[in-house]
Amino acid sequence: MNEKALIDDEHFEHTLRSEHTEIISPENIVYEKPGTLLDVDMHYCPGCGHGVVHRLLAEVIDEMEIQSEVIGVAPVGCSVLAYNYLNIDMSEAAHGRASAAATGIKRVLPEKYVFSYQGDGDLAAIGTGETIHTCNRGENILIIFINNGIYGMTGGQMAPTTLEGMKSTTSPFGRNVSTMGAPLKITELVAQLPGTQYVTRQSVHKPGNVRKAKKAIQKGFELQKQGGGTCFVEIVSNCPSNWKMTPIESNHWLEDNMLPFYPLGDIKTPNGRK
Ligand SMILES: Cc1ncc(C[n+]2csc(CCOP(=O)(O)OP(=O)(O)O)c2C)c(N)n1
Ligand code: SF4
Ligand SMILES: [Mg+2]
Repeated sequence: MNEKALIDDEHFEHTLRSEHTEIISPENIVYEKPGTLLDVDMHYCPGCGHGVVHRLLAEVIDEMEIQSEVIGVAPVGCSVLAYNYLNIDMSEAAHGRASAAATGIKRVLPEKYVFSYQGDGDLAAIGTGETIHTCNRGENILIIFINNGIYGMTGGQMAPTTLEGMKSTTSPFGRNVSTMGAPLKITELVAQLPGTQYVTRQSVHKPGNVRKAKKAIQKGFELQKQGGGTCFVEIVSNCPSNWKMTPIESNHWLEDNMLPFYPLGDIKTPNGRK
């Protein structure tokens, strides 16, 4: 370290200690790491929505004080290691089977809050059957569905949710609907099923949206306590690495391209459609 940097560092330390000690006090803290979020580095790419949603989950669990009453099921996909980040009981499920595994856990331990956390490849491709039947049976679980329109973990292949014209490694010229089918709105689909009580689509690409997504997750847990069926919270997310964009570009792209096709808001609530 050069001499100037050393002096700057010492000055900074001195300033922190002597002049601003009074502002570092508990009543002034506006932002803290939730206790449920473990103090480890995450493997997610910079700007990825998975990390934001993990934090929201941890905040909700802390605020509801249900850390010892909640059980999560991690998927196969980029969030396969979710159990390394959340200080709660968690299980891993085979690709696509998270909602089936969560069903089993909830039936054995009905007093627990049970959720599955799944990507779009996991939930809407290999796990389509499990997703639809879990929702149709009205299992009292919360399904958190991270839709980034792509198979993130495996290097950016087309997912059922990939937009028309969107490029992926398996649709290098863009998704062609006539040969590859239309993007699947599985959230609208499960909203049709009698077993779902709350179905909503949110995003975490802007601070206001992050707050709404947090409320949706909280509502999903609260409604679970009352029974009444499956809660399904989709979060339209980004994959800067496989979309080949910077995090900021990916959030703009999400707003301009994902949201017109996947509009945000409640699709079904216990009090009726919105
Ligand atoms: C039975 C099985 N088939 C395929 C795979 C390979 N695989 C792992 S993750 C994944 C897709 C993950 O995509 P998504 O669920 O959208 O999650 P993301 O990484 O985008 O968050 C696939 C196909 C696997 N692990 N197991
Ligand atoms: S590959 Fe995509 S989904 Fe996976 S961690 Fe990176 S940005 Fe997130
Ligand atoms: Mg995905």
